Amino acid sequence: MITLIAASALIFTTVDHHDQPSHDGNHHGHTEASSTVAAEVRTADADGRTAVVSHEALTELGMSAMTMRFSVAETVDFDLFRPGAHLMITVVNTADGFQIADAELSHH
Ligand SMILES: [Cu+2]
Repeated sequence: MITLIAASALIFTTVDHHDQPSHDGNHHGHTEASSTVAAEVRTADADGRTAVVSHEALTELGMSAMTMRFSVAETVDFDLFRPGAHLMITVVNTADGFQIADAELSHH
């Protein structure tokens, strides 16, 4: 498990995430906007890999600050999503809706 997390962290620091497989190959190659902001976890559903978070404004995605449900990418450590946790999340707008593509605990 620790090896897996370290490996995925390495991937995120060395390459862009634009090569993630999608359900719909037709949209491949389109450049996605993303926003990285502070967020606080409200509730999390590990089985469904979704979480309700309160996030700051996602400027690049044109969304103001709010509390909403996101899907969480398979590459993200879902253990981070505990109610009350303060995270930095990277959100992308996919064909399936807004998704958290990266997350880490914020230290402050
Ligand atoms: Cu939102």
